[in-house]
Amino acid sequence: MGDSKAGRSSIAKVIFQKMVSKSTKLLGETSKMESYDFKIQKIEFKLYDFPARYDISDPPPNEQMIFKNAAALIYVLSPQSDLIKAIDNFHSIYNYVKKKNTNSCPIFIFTNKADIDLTQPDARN
Ligand SMILES: Nc1nc2c(ncn2[C@@H]2O[C@H](COP(=O)(O)OP(=O)(O)O)[C@@H](O)[C@H]2O)c(=O)[nH]1
Ligand SMILES: [Mg+2]
Repeated sequence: MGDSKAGRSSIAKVIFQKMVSKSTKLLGETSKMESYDFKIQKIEFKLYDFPARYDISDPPPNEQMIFKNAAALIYVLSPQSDLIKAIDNFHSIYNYVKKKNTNSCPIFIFTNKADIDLTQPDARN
C-alpha cells in the first residue's frame, strides 16, 4: 500500500514480471488490487498491490480476508510524496490492520526513489 506514484507497481513489475525499469514511466494508476505469486525456497508468497486511493474503512469481504491473514504490510513512500496526506492515509491503514490482522503482522515503511536528488529545485512537487 502507499502514496500515489510512490512506485509500488513499478517495484512489483520490475521484480516479478521482469519489466524494464524505464518502462515503468508508462504505468497508469492502479485502479484495483493486483496480485503477484512468488516462491522463496519452496515457500509460496502472494504480494498484493493496492490502489493509492484505497478506502480502508470498508473493504469487500475478499480484501478483509487479505488484511486479516497478511504476514506483513509494506507502506511505500517516495521523497515526492505529500507527507501530510501520506501520514494520514498510513494512520488509517495502521489502525485497521492493528485491529483486524490476526498475525500481529509487522508493518514497514519503505521510502522508494532513493535516486532522487532533493537538492534539485524540480525534485519536490
Ligand atoms: N526516480 C524514480 N522514479 C521511480 C522509481 N520507481 C518508480 N518510479 C516512477 O514513479 C512513477 C509512479 O510509479 P508507479 O509504480 O505507477 O507508482 P504507484 O502509484 O505507487 O504504483 C512512474 O513514473 C515510475 O517510473 C524510482 O525508484 N526512482
Ligand atoms: Mg500502482
